[in-house]
Amino acid sequence: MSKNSIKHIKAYEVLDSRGNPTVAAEVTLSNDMRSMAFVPSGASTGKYEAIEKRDIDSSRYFGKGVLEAVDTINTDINLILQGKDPSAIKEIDNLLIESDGTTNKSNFGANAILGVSIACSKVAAQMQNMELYNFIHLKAKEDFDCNITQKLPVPMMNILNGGAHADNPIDFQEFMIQPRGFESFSDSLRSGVEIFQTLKGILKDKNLSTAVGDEGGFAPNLDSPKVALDLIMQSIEKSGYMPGEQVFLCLDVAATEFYKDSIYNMKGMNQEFTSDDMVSYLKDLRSNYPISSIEDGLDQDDWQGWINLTSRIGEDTQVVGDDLFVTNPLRINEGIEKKAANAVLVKLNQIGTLSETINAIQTASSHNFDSIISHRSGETEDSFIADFSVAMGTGQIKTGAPSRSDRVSKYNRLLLIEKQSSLCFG
Ligand code: 2PG
Ligand code: MG
Repeated sequence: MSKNSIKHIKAYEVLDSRGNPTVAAEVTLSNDMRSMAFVPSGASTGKYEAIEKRDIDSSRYFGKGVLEAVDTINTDINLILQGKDPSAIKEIDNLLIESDGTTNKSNFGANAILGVSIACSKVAAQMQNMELYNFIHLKAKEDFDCNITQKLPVPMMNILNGGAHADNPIDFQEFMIQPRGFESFSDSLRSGVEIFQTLKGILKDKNLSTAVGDEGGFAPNLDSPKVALDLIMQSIEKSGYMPGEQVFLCLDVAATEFYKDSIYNMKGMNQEFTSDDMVSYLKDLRSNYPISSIEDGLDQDDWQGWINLTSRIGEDTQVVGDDLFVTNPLRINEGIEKKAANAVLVKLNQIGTLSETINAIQTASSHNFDSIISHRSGETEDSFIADFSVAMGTGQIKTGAPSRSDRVSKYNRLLLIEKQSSLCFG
């Protein structure tokens, strides 16, 4: 066994930011170096995502335990990867995919596989005495032929939460700000923080709740997207920033969550939309607010709606597929062919390995689709996606409000990378 090979892999059941169990995987090398990765978990999950394995045992954590996934790592995966070189991420991931043997990772569970895949890259970076973002960047270029430049991403900060992430009646899931008109990551982040704090004051003045939702954004009792957007516009202006020049608005409609029998049922607004109505409504919002990006404006299977929306606003607006693409190169290719979006939301646990995620980004960029690296609504202290976004140079990261450590850990990591490197921003 060479001194840099995998000695053993050990997994643990830990908790995510919603207090639900999740997987932590630790890879130890023969020289006793070790690294750990924590796996995130979604609430508004797309039906084409890789399978997150949960124990069915309802006597623990309401059936949400992950002891089976943990056991799979400690037994099967440990045996498969012992003695392997952790820096050979393509081979490691291929072995995991082949041994699982299913197309949706339902055998081992995407949560088991991803934890190991990420922990291997972390320990490999450590072994080579490299920053994680440098290690992944090099690998992506050398082993995946990615033509990329490292950079610090512009944050998309979800400062007002609705949908499945909050208990308020707002149908849309995320109202984000994107501070694009700044010279550095830290200035961009600072403006976002100031707008977030200003929004808090405005909500307080209106006797609205300043309690936060799953991604750290406020979750006041509002009934329509327009009211939410107006409040955010006020916050940007009151903070002294220029909407549409320095700071843009972004939406994650998460429309799959309220689509049934070809109807978008907007309960908060008390309205029912056809696909065409939805496209017109989004186009109208786009015309009236400085919106730079709309994610999941339509259901994951409403391809025609996506095509219509992209043809109507795609010229000057980012149309982002999340549930639509589930970070899966096959679905991304379908979207590219159909011209059904122009950008991809990238979530590692939707597909289940680092290698396949890099392939998804590469598929997108080779057809001029942008990629946004994203957290899940159930997160942990693991800041891997901060390094990953810098490594892949995607230029955008979506990782919640500047509130709660599960979100802020990513922003803090990016602040440190900015200070410790000479990388450009945006
Ligand atoms: C989304 C994500 C992250 P979830 O829909 O984009 O914001 O939410 O992790 O619940 O799918
Ligand atoms: Mg989404």
